[in-house]
Formats: sequence, C-alpha cells, structure tokens
Amino acid sequence: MEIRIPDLGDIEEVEVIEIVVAPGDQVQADDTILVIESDKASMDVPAPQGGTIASIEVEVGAMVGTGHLIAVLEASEEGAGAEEGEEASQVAQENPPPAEPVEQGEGAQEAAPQSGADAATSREVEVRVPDVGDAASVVVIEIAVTEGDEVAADDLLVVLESDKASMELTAEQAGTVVKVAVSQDQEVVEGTHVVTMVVQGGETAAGAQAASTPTPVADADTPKVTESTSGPVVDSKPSTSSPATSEESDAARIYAGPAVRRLARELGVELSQVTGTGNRNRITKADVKAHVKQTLTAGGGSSGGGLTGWPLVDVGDPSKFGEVEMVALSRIQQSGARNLHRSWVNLPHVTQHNEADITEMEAFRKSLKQEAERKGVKLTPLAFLIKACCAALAEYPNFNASLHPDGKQLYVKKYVNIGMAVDTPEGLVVPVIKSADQKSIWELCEDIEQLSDKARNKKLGLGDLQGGTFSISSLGALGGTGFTPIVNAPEVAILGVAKMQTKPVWDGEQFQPAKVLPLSLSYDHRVINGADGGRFMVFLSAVLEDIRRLVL
Ligand code: CAO
Repeated sequence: MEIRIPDLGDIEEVEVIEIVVAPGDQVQADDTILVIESDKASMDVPAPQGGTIASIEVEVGAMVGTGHLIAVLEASEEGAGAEEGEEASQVAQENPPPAEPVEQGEGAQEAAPQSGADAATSREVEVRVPDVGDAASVVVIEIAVTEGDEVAADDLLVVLESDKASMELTAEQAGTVVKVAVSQDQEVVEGTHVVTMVVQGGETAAGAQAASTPTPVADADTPKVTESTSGPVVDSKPSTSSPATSEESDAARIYAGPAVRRLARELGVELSQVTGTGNRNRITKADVKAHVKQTLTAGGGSSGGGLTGWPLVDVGDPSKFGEVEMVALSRIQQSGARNLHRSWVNLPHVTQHNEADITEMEAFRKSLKQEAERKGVKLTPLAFLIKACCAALAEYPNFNASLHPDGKQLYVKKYVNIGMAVDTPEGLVVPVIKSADQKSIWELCEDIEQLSDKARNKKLGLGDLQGGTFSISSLGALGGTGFTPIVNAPEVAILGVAKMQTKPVWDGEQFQPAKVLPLSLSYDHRVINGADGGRFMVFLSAVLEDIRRLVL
C-alpha cells in the first residue's frame, strides 16, 4: 500500500523534517511515519493502518506536495481487513483529492455549501482554533452554544484556556450553529475544527474573531493528519515578526514534531532543556529519551529534581488540627505556580536592592496630570519606569537576553518587549508591552491600561503574553519596602518596584524630604554577575532621578 502526503489545502509544498520509521519497521495504525513542516506548523503523517514499512520514498529535507509518495507499507492481515472495509478512505489516501481552496480569512474555513441550500445566500463556515503561539496545550473550558442555536455577530462560541490565559472565540457574523465539533475539556491545537455555522451570503468569512491567522491545512476530513502549532517553537522571541535577522531567528528556534512533543509531555520533559541532534537541531524522540536517561543518572535535572520533599502532613483531616476549607485554584494560578516554581528552582537568583530619589520625576509627572487627562490616559510612575528600563536595557543588553539551552551561548535580543505583572482575581498574569523602547510615555500609558484591563477581564490573547524580554512587577500601589521578584524565564531579569515613600535625604548640608522609590532587581546569576547587576541598578536609578537622561 502506498502512503502519500494527504491534502494540504492551499499549501503547495512542505518540507520533510523528520522520518520516524525505517524499512522493516512494524507500525500500528496512526503511528507516525514522518513529520512535515510548512512555514506555519508541523504535522505528523501517520500510517493509515498497521503493517511493515517496505520502503521510504523520500529523504529528510525533501519538498513534497499533496499526493507525493512517501512510503510503501505491507499491510498486516488485520489492517488488510480494515482496508477493504474502508475502501473510500484508502482511495482518498492513495489518490488524495486536489487541494481545496482554503479561505484566508480570520481563522474561519469555508466548507462546501450546505446541501439544498442556496450557495449564493447561505454557506457553511468552519470556525477553527486560531494561532495559539507557543502554548503547549489549549483546552476547551466552556462551550457557549449548542447545535441549532442562532447567534449574532460577536456572540461567544467557546472559551479556550492555555497555561497562561483564556481566549474567547466569537462569531464574526450572525448565523446558525449546525455542528459543535469539540467537547468540554478537550485539548485542541491551532486549526482544530470547533464549530460549523451556516451564515447568510456575502464574501466575508464568518469565524472566530480571535482567530487572526488562516488555518494552514485543508479540510477537516483530510485523513489522519495531526496538525500542531508546536512545531517550530520560538522560545525566546515573539511569535510575530521581529527585527532580528533571519540567522538569529534560526538560531533561536527549537524544533520538535508533535509526536516528540507528545512524548515529552508524557515524560514531563521540558523541551527547551533537550539538545536536538536531528536535522537543523530538530529534537527527536531519541533525544528526549536520552535526556530522561541523563537526568535520571544525574539524580536531578531540569525540574530541580533530587530535592527532598517535605514529609506529608494530613492537614485536610479536621480531627488533627482543626477545620479546613478546600478551595480550588484557577488554571492560571496553577500554571503560574508551576512556572514560578520551575524558575525558582532552576535559575540561581540574586536580588539587588536600591532606592531612587524620584522627587523631580514625581513633580514632572504631577505637572503632566492635566495633559494626561486631556489625552484620556492615567500617568502612573510605571510608564516612566518602563521607559527608564528600556534605556538601561539598551546600555546593558545582556539583561535583554535568554540563555541558550546548551548553556554556552546567549540570545541577545534586538527588540525590547516589557512584561508587566498584573494582579487579577484569577491570579497573576504577565502581558507584554511590545517594542516598548519605541513608544512614548503616552503610548506606554495606553498599553499599560489596555493590557491590565484585558488581563482583569480575561480578554488577553496568547499574543499578548508572548515574547517578553524583561519584566517589571510593580507592587507600588499596595505597599512594602522591597521583595524578591522571580525571573520570568527564559528572560534573565525582572525589576520589582515597591511603594514610594517620603524620607529625609541628606543633601550634604541638611536633610531634605525626598520621594524615594525602592527597587529590587532579580537576575539569573548564570548570565549576569553581581557587578553588572550593580551597574544596571545605578544606571536605572540615575535615569529615574533625572529623567532628562532619557534624551541623552
Ligand atoms: N509608589 C507609590 N504609589 C504608586 C506606585 C509606587 N511605586 N506605583 C503606582 N502608584 C500609584 C499610582 O500613581 C496610582 O495613584 P494615582 O491614581 O494617585 O496616580 C495608584 O498607585 C494605583 O496605580 P495602579 O496600580 O492603578 O497603576 P500602575 O500603573 O502603578 O500599575 C499594574 C498597573 C497593572 C501593574 C498594577 O495595577 C498591578 O496589577 N500591580 C500588581 C503587580 C503584581 O501583582 N506583582 C506581584 C507579582 S509577583 O512577583
């Protein structure tokens, strides 16, 4: 039986990036034969049925299109039975249908007109999961519609939640829901068919408002192609285009196919810690297994293993110490806890403290209050802090970097995206102000307000949470004199800001009342040494103390 590349929709060619089997290998139905990759996603091409691989007809690096012969399979007896029973699907596999045009709009994919319906006035539209960036897993946490529901434009269809945020998929235009293709708690990836709607006429595609990129593969019936956005993962760069050179982009990527990612997930392996030995440093299953072996042998590893746990105390038993109430943690709290723990255990943290006399900055800020009101923004010290941090990052670029997993190189980023910790009822989230170094104080104020509003209303998209290069955690409005912020890996530094206080400061002759801002800078000591930390702090404080320095 010939195994061919299934229908790729409007994608002409994809690259074979990994061949998982060899001639003579026994495979089960759905076992991955090879992995192909377009510029958007990587996909496993699985065996349509069990059998023995007779030959592999392509090489790694080959460019292939729909219908290209990739392997020959000697079907097993059981498989052959199934084969007869599934004649139609096998025909589809051996003679893949011509590529269906895929609508390039807003994540929605137009299907054939509903039978009996007037194609000119009504048509079916499939709403699919949009670009989910580098989120490892996205789960359907709420389904707001059922089949037969009439929905208006902007009505909620489903809510998705990743490790970091929840995302609402809404109808882009009015219509009737004819199919709900996902179930509660189902794990989905970019391109997963979520809902089919019948919409009336017009050229505009209906679909998910949040879905901002076209789905890269063809219709949902394409046989057995598992699509994954988790193909090329850009670990230390934003998923959107960045000013980095293409060479830097290549270097910053960690490649792993869906099957490898699945294995890594099952084994609890952090792919960023695994060295890829495949083509273009692609991580293979063997690399994941070797990493596990090495970790076990070393008695520790990426998750900070090897630490002794504390003895189990049954605090849930009221007869022992008293009544307790069990309170569920939100997904954001749970994943936040995992991320913070991982960072804390894996990164050697140092926190350096300083106080900046911001008396003049505060006077300037107050003098701008009316102008800020006219512009409809709120001017808090945070916008100045972001601006000052951008200046410090330009002066000390190693703070705007990520450590390569091999521990031998640094990715020094040519863009500055500032993560801003926001306290929400669901837990802590860190949306990212993109290209902060290119923005004016007023634009930063707008971004701070917009992103914190979105965070508190659970409206953050995954793109809002990605690509940070340095973070600020401001607890200034709450109080405190200093704290240890935890580095938001793969970033290498974070600034904590506590409450400004009026204090007596000696001016050489007498004590003067001054507005003093406590700053706490935590950094990854593998990347930044104490002297650099000190220099960064001194520079940052000097800018805050005299913000005219920002124009230098
Ligand atoms: N000292 C004294 N007052 C401060 C201050 C500081 N360091 N920073 C802000 N303020 C003032 C503001 O000026 C504002 O007062 P006015 O309205 O009189 O001007 C008031 O406090 C409230 O500010 P805000 O919190 O609304 O706005 P912000 O820009 O300072 O911060 C945001 C925005 C989203 C960062 C903040 O609201 C937030 O969520 N902070 C929590 C971050 C957090 O949880 N960090 C811990 C993470 S664990 O490491």
